[in-house]
Amino acid sequence: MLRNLSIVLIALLATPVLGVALDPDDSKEDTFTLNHKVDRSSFFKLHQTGSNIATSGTIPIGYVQVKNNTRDGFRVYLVSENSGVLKAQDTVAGTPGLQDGEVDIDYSLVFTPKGSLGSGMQHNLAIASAALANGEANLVEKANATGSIESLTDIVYDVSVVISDDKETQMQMAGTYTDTITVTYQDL
Ligand SMILES: [Ca+2]
Repeated sequence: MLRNLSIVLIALLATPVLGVALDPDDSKEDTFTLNHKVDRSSFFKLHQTGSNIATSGTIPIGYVQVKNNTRDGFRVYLVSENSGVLKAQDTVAGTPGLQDGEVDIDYSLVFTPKGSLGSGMQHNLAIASAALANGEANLVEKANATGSIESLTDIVYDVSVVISDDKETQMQMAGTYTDTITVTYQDL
């Protein structure tokens, strides 16, 4: 049995690659097939670690994670419901308006990146209150709207709210203040 198998194996190994003998002036064609495939990656995650803005200073609130390997790129932008301020809320039921002279509190955002940003992309690591007041504020965008992206993005941004130190005394005064920041990831 083993001997027979060996003979078959030797016969197979010895078999030359089959070709075709051509007649004079004849022609013949055959093909090589080539393949290259990379799965597309387009991933977004937001994770909140804190929401209480108790004092002035730089207060971490969470992170945003993005992965993308597509040549036409992506965008990440923010929209502040209250246009870049912690907005004073009515707190006395049945009595409209602020009861204690509250004033809205400006804030800005800072982002600390960890990882790689694709060549052809750019990010804005500080977004001021005024930028949030103008509608959509880009965190990550294409450096050139018509350009293509030449390398992959795999990055995490730690996100912090910044309240300037000159607001520290105001931060100690009575009131209830809120804002909601919506972060949108858009695969272009
Ligand atoms: Ca795309």
